[in-house]
Amino acid sequence: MAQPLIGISMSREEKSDTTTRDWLRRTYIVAIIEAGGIPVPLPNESSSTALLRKCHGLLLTGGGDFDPATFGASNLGTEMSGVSTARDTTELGLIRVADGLKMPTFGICRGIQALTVAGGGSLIQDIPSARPDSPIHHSQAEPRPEVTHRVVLETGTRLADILRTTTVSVNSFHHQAIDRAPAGYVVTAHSDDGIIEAIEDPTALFRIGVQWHPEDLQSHQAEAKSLFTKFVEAASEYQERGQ
Ligand SMILES: [Mn+2]
Repeated sequence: MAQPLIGISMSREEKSDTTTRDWLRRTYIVAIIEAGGIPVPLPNESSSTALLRKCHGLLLTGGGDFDPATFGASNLGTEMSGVSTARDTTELGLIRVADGLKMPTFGICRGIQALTVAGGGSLIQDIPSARPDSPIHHSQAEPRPEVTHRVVLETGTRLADILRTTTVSVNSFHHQAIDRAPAGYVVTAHSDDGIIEAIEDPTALFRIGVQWHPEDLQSHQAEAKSLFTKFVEAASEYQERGQ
């Protein structure tokens, strides 16, 4: 069986002209390779939509904040980090292409937020400001491979089926989160303070977003590994159909 090509969105570090860079943490690349896929980094350029058309799956990675203007809001005055218009524009374009092709799509952290913005939903701009009573630290200080809070899954969902559980322990590196879920998706998981932690399109081959970082857990957590395995399997199925 041929190995599916998995397009992976990249972080943008804006510097002066000759030192601006697009980059990826290697854990995303390793997770795709170990699941049987071939990683294809997609730079933050308009040409990446053409490159994605040659791929069989889209992985939307974590990173900086979405500009609130992308979901029709003004900046509420909370501190934003890593905002990149180039990345916002590129990823929203990639999602439009993947949606049109019904290409398997997996959104991680900022990626679930990208799916939300693309689908007309909205974001909480800063959890500590919006939910000051929350006892959960969604921006954990612990190392990336450590889990710090639990997530409760909705039964009967694709996510619960993939993870084979009703609760899962996750890591957490976000200060934004979904406020209003995007059209066509159902919410499939919450943390104990009510923050949305996962969404999916129940009609799609694979169109799932999670607010945590399974790429940093998959080497030692079966649930995280199965997310990548099922995503790459779906991409392989898409590839076999000759799309
Ligand atoms: Mn969290």
